[in-house]
Amino acid sequence: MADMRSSIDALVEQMARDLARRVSRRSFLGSVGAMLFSSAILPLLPVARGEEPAATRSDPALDPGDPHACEYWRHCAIDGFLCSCCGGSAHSCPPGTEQAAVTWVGTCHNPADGHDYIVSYNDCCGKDECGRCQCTRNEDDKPLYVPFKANDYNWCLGSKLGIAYHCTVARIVGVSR
Ligand code: ABN
Repeated sequence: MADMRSSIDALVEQMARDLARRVSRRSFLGSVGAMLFSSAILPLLPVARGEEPAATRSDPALDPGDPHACEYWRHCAIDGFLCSCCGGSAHSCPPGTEQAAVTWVGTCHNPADGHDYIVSYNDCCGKDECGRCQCTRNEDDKPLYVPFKANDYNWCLGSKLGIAYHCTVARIVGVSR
């Protein structure tokens, strides 16, 4: 064991010496600085957080149906009140509510382009139940005793505005391949 440790030590020392021979201190510090800078800046890049993919946003023909209707294609696995009937939209919470961070995810078929999309059903929290457009389609939902596949939960637990459940949005988060 001690032999192995000393040969690893020797190898690392040799690599460090090779590196020191080839790379100046200034350029080494520059690379470390660039790495630190890019790891700090990467999370700030403008990615589409909580937004719809560009294709469905820009072309309504790719997003057919009525978001107020339970039959709308994105609602295939929903269980809750549709936020589109409660002052929000299919993908945004009504004013005064906050989207739960934990969600139930389904896969729904979009008849317009033939793709299956991953849809995130985020509960909107912080106000009493909306009570309009209740929709329980529950595709692929399993009973509560299979907790990882059950959608009949109040995902507002842990939300900053409180645990009151108001309604649910159906956000497209990706294409299923
Ligand atoms: N996820 C919708 C919901 C909220 C409260 C209780 C059951 C289901």
